[in-house]
Amino acid sequence: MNPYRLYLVTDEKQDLATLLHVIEQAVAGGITMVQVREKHGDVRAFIERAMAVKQILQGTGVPLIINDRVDVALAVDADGVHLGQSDLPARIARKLIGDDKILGLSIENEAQLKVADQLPIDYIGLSAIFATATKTNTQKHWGIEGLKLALNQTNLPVVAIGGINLSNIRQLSATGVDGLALVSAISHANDPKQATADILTLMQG
Ligand code: TZP
Ligand code: MG
Repeated sequence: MNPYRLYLVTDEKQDLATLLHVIEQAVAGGITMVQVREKHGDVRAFIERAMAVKQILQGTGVPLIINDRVDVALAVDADGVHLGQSDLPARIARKLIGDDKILGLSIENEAQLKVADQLPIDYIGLSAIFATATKTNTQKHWGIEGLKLALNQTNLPVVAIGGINLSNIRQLSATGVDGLALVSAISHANDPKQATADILTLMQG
């Protein structure tokens, strides 16, 4: 099974109870991977949140990925880590986490895309596909054409992220992209389980 298919990235603004509810419902709806993303809290709070998510995911087969921080990923024995371009370099992160963990890297421009396949990573997150209020400090918007270009340039699995919602999923899936990563379309849905199921249905064409 392709774990990247439908990838929930958590909303750091949600309190823990809301976050855990969203994840539980998203798992019931068919989500295939979860990333805990914290940009502003301290490391202790990040570890506590990640631990709580890990408990929810226990026994579901849905991998837990930690955003940015290798130390947090190791502390909670997560299934992997997702790095940005200003986090630990991929080669160092790989040494620290070992070969069995999943390692993802955000790709924000063509120069980064060119060298991605030489790095010891498992997938790339192509950021950002569309403009989004969830992350505003993005370098560029790849769009559908940029996504197609990236899919042609890399042999790594590509996960699209940024501004993905029910209105553009068919178009994205039609490119053959390996996975879709979303924050608000699931986290802010009235019914995250239904939203997840609806997204998966659209992805099937
Ligand atoms: N990286 C690039 S865009 C983004 C991240 C974490 C946010 C995606 O959020 P949304 O709500 O799915 O557009
Ligand atoms: Mg990051």
